[in-house]
Formats: sequence, structure tokens, C-alpha cells
Amino acid sequence: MEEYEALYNKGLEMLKLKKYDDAILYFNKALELNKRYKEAYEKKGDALLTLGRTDEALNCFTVATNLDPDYVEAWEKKEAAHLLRGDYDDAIKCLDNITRIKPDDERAWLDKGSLMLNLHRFRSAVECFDKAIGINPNSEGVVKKEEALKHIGGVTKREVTRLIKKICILGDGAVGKTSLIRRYVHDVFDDKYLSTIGAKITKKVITLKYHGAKPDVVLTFMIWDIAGQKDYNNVHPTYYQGAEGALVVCDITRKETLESMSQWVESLYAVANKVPIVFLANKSDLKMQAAFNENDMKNTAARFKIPSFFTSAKTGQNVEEAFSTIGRELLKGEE
Ligand code: G3D
Ligand code: MG
Repeated sequence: MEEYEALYNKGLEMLKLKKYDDAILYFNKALELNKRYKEAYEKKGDALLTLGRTDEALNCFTVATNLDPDYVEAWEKKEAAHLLRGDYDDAIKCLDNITRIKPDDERAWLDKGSLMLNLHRFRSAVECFDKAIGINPNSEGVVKKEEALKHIGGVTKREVTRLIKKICILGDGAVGKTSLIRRYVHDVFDDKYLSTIGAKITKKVITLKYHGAKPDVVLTFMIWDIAGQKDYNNVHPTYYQGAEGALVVCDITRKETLESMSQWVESLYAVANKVPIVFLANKSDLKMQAAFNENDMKNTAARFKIPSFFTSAKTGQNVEEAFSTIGRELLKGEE
């Protein structure tokens, strides 16, 4: 093995241990020995992104895509970084490259179409969905295209406000955090970002309609899933940095998961001030095995003046409501 590869592997190990600064040092050393080491740029970008150093991360991904214009993972991460900054046009340029590299990938066209749809670029959205349908006639692009076509012709384009918000999903292990995100984000499911560092960012764009009373709001959630951390003592503070809201989840079949909710709140508040939170008592489909009741949940939530829901990632109960509630709470800060 070449020395730069050994250094790169060291960097990967540091990422796994969540020692992001050390990881960056190793990637830098590897890059000193091999200036064209695109993987090292990409992984260094991951570490920087986790540390909230989005601009520097963006530089790394840009170097990686310059070194290899067909480096699809780097384009995908660059897209995520642009979305974090709210640079939609730059994100679209990344998607253009992804569909150039993978012209037969239905998912890539659906992703691009969904972003276009949410940006109210309906004609471009239709073109993307047509591509997806060309690859797979039963594609979900069929329904999406209908949706885009409804807006073309007749409908005057309304003004919209665009916002991007980072939210974290917290709670003890196995309460259903990842399942809730999967249930919620069924259309655009991008869980490939940052898989090397035990965090996943999933994006979801929603439109909050005000029926002409004021501009509609296109809200992009960047949902950070705290993967692999079993309790609040093990979470790296960078996960919380820049978070503007959170969902704190417990499992109705295990009372101890309810009891640790306040600690999750405290550990978030310590880094991200008093951002809006919604409490979720998940697995509500398992009523027979419930270890606490609605009052216990309300009491815990009332202590922090936090809204609460009983949800089920399995049946979908209250999942949309939970996310739209945190969405509306986030917007209160904008008005
Ligand atoms: P986590 O991300 O909080 O660690 P996961 O939790 O989303 O990985 O879920 C942990 C387990 O709980 C999974 O079971 C998942 O299927 C299950 N689960 C999540 N939400 C619900 C729910 O609402 N109802 C029921 N009945 N089960 C749920 P496995 O067996 O795959 O580990
Ligand atoms: Mg999980």
C-alpha cells in the first residue's frame, strides 16, 4: 500500500471515531503526497460538512469534481452542500452533472424533477419526469408529471419565499428515528450523504400555502439523523450546530426512552439555544405493549412547553402532522 493510502485509511478511521479534526489532518497529509487524490478530497469534505464548515467542504467537493468530472458521489455531496447554503441554482447544476453521468438512472431524474417542482420550475420538472418515465413506464414520475402539468397554463405564477432549515431527530436507540424519516420522505430519499461519519442528512421540500394572504413558503428541511448514538452522552456537538429545530422521539413500549427525553432536550439546548422542538411518542401501533400513557407524555412535554404527538412510522399515523408542526414552529421565527 502506498503511504498516501495508509494516511487516507487513517483518516477514514478517525471519521468513524467522530474525530473530525484528526480526520482532516490525515486527509491533508495524504493530499500532500498525492495532490490528485479525489477520494481524500471527498472525505475531507464530509468531515468539514459535519463540522459546519460548509464553504470549505464545498471547495473540497469542487476540487474532487474538477479532478474527475464523472465522480458522481462528489457531485451528490456538492449538491447537498449547496442546498445547505440555499444555492438552488448551483444545486441544479450538480444534478445536471449527475443525470449526465447516469442518464439511465430513474432515481436521479426523479430527484431533479422533484427539486424543479418545488422551485416552481414546472416545465423543467415535466422534462425530468418524462425522462424517468422513459426509463420506467410505471415510474412515480407519472403522478409527479401530472402534478407539474396542473401548474402549467392558466395558473399565474405566485410569489414564493424560500427557506432552508436544519432539523435534528433525537432520541434513544431503536425508538424509530430512521423509520420516521423514511416514512416521511418517501419521494426523495437521499440517504447516501455522509454515510461515512454516522450521520445522515435527508432533504425534504414542502410548500406551506397561505392562499394568497402572503407568499407561499417553500421550506427545505435538511433532516439530520443521529445514527448510531445510543444515548445523549455520545452525540458530537457538531450534529446540533446550526440546528433550527428538532424532533425528540421516544418509544411507547419502553418507559426509559420517555424518561431520557428531557436530557436530549438539555443537550440540544446547550449547543443550539432554545430552538423549537416537537415530542413524538412513536410505535403507537403497539398499544397493547404501551409502558406509559398520554398523560405521562403530556407531563413531560408540558415541562418544556413543547407540542407532542403519538406517531407510528409503521402505519404513518401523525407523521406528516409532526413534521408540518415543526415547520410552522420554525416559520414563527421568520415573521
Ligand atoms: P432508530 O433510528 O431510532 O434507532 P429505527 O430506530 O428507525 O432503526 O427503528 C428501530 C426498530 O423499531 C426497527 O425494527 C423498526 O422497524 C421499528 N419501528 C420503528 N418505528 C416503528 C413503529 O412506529 N411501529 C413499530 N411497530 N415498529 C417500529 P427492526 O426490527 O427492524 O430493528
Ligand atoms: Mg437510526
